[in-house]
Amino acid sequence: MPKRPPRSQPLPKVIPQTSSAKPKGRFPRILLGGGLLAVLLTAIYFGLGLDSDRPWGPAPAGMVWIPSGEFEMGSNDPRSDEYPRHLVKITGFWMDETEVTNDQWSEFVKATGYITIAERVPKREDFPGLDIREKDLVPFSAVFQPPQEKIDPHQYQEGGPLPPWWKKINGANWRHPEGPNSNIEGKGNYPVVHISWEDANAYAKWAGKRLPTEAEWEYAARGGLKNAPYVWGHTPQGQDGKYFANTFQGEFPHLNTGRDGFLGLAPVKQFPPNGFGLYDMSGNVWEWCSDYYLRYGYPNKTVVDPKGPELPPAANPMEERQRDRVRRGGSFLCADDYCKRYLPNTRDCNPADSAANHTGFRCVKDAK
Ligand SMILES: [Ca+2]
Ligand SMILES: [Ca+2]
Repeated sequence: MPKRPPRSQPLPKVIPQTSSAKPKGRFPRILLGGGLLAVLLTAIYFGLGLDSDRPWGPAPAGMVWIPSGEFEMGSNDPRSDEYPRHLVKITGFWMDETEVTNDQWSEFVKATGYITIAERVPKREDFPGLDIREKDLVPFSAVFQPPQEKIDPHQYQEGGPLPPWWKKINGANWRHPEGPNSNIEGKGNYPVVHISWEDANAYAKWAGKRLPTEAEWEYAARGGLKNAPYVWGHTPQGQDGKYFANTFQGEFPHLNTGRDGFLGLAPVKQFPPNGFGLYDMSGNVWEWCSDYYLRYGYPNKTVVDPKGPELPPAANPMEERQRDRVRRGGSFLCADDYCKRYLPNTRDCNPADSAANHTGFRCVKDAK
């Protein structure tokens, strides 16, 4: 797949428990079968309001159970790529409570020797149509660098040149997030960045997990709230001086006031979790999903555990980004005056081999 420059900044712009059921075999059946003990345990189980489809036993380390349910995915704005709002049913799953951290990524690298795409020497064929000099074939990634002076970000349109606040920095990668002179010392609990979709999948496979589907991600982000505008509810970010996520305050891209407490990345868990116990589903770093991106891809009907579009065999001119992968949740660079994409329904995408210093991921795991 061609290593295209990342389009790193987005441009302007519960199945109520299918209760037929027994608890799906995850509750020890031997106990259900008999007597007082079963009655007692069942009473405790349901009486405490525990999720009735949560697998029995301890949760995998660092993961929380996202119970089965249904929700309305997307929005009713026909101009947006979230259209139309439609009913989706999701089977319960485990999800990492935080974005994958530098410490977690380091364990993976130590165990496997994995080298991210941003650390590899690119090939000439990674840049189709460009006359790349041999000396320029060096590992790089995209780093946000604010301009010195005020500029109107809306002048940069989708499909145009990379906006000037994104720089191709040789030697930028997860160990050196801002470039070769930076490092992650003391930042083990920060989200790992400069991770491509392909890198994220390699980690997930090693960890016995997978990337979430876009539908799973949005369902989890909503935390059980019905059509709330934010993952935390209805209060706008910054109202009465309250902040609920690491986003961008000020004037994008040149003036970052850091009113939420963080000018750049934040360690994970600096803001309260959502209703499912998930941290940073809004802001901090974008999170990869497994789906291919389709701008006009949401079906207007009830769907169960949708996995996103199959890649069509022929290119559709309406879907110029169809080979891109979805990412969700926005980042520390999402600004209300430019790209308010830290909402549970907002979407973005990038090529699977691209990386930047505002993109990471988290994983999910099936119950069985
Ligand atoms: Ca911030
Ligand atoms: Ca995030």
